[in-house]
Amino acid sequence: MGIVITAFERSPDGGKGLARDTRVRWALEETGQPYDVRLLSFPAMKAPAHLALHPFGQIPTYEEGDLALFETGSIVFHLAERHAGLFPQDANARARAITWMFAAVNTIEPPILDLVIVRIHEGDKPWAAERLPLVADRIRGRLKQLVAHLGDSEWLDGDFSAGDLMMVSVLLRLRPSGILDEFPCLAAYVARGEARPAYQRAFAAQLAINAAPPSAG
Ligand code: GTB
Repeated sequence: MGIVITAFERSPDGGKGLARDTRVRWALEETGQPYDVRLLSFPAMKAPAHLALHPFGQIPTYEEGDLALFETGSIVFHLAERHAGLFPQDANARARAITWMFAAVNTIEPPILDLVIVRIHEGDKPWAAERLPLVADRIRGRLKQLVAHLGDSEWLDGDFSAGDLMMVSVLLRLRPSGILDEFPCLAAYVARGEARPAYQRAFAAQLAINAAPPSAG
């Protein structure tokens, strides 16, 4: 069996590439691995067959022979470790690339997810309007620090790596809020990631599913 990942049957973003299968598709494209996609409805994501692969009933998952993985950080790490293209050869540079992967999901992504939660899931609560600017400012604080590190560099640490793939993917989620554009250095960094041919292929593949007209019946 080749590589099979799961994705939303139809992403709520209508094909903007914000659902997390895009980062796995991107890593697969960067490392030149062919893959198939199994599309899941929301009920199917919560059914026992999928819960056996993903204990939290989410997408994406990754299957390859008798290996089944969930968590995008782990899936991208697995691909980077097994195939050329996402980790540097030098052991210390590789350790730093892994550090940036963790920084993306552990330091930058949490406040960005808080913003999604307060805007979408808690938007009708009486305290949402008060909480929103606090969360937005927490994100701005982190982004200022990231800008201080990135400076004029093209990527976070030397050549493009899995650390950049994860960081760009996380920052992309901010675009609808307008906060990313407040930081031209980071907006340009994200645009460099999106311009990579592997990202373009990944984006087009998810768009083909999510922008297609709903099938009849
Ligand atoms: N930490 C896990 C990982 O990185 O793999 C998180 C996985 C996750 O959050 N999966 C989401 C999911 O399955 C899809 S990506 N949600 C359904 C559920 O939990 O029941 C999150 C996402 C969803 C929709 C948009 N969007 O429409 O803009 C963007 C991102």
